[in-house]
Amino acid sequence: PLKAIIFDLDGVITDTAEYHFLAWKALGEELGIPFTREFNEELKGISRMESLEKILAFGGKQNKFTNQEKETLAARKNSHYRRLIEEITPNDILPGIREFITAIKQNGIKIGLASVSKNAFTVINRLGLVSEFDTIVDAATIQNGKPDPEIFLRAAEQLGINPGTCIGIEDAEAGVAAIKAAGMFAVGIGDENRLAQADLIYHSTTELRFDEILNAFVA
Ligand code: B16
Ligand code: MG
Repeated sequence: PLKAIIFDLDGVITDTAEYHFLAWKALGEELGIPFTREFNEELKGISRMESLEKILAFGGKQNKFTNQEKETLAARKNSHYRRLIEEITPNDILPGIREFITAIKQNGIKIGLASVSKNAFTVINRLGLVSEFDTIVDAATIQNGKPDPEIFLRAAEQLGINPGTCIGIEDAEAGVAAIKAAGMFAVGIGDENRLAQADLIYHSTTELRFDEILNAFVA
C-alpha cells in the first residue's frame, strides 16, 4: 500500500528552476560562457558543484580554475540565487500543488521533501509549506546527487517506511532516474520524451490528481 509521496522541490512545488537558470546565466555571462535554456535542462536536479563543472566543460573552461576558484564561482552563483529567492511568497506555489497536498493528507499519506538544494528549507519556509511536510531531507547530509537514489532512500528511511511504498515526483530526468533507482513509483512533470522513464507523466502540476496516481500505483 501507498504510505508516502516524496516531492522534488525545484520545478515541482515552485518554479525555482527558473531562478537557478537566471543565477547560472548571470555567472555564465561573467565568465563569457553563453548559457541556453536547453543546456540548463541538463542541470536540473544536479548539485551546485556538479552543475558548475558541467557549465565550465560546456564553455571549454574546465581546466582554467583551481578548486578554490571553483568554490568562489559556486558561491557567487549561490548569492545571485539567494537574492532571487528572497522575493518568494506563498503565491509562488505552482498551480495545483496546494490542492494536491490537501488530497494526499486527507488520504492519510505522508509527505516528504527530497531536494538536493541546500536552499530548500529557505524556499519551503518562504512558501509557507514547512508544516505540511512529515520529513525534509537535509541536502548537506547527502553524498551523491540525483540520479543516485540516496536522497529518495533517505526520505523513506526518515519516514521509517519501505521505498516500495513510496511515490516520487520529479521534473528532472536525473530525478526520475533517482526515484526509479530507489525502487519507487515515479511521477514525472514535464516532457514525455525527456521523462520517459517515469511510470506516469503529467505536462504540468495543474494536472496532478491524487486518485489517478493512486490507481496507477496499485495497478
Ligand atoms: P543549491 P532539486 C536542485 O534542486 C536543482 O534542481 C538544481 O538545479 C540545483 O543546482 C541543486 O538543487 C542545488 O541547489 O545550489 O541551492 O544547493 O531539483 O533537487 O529540488
Ligand atoms: Mg527539480
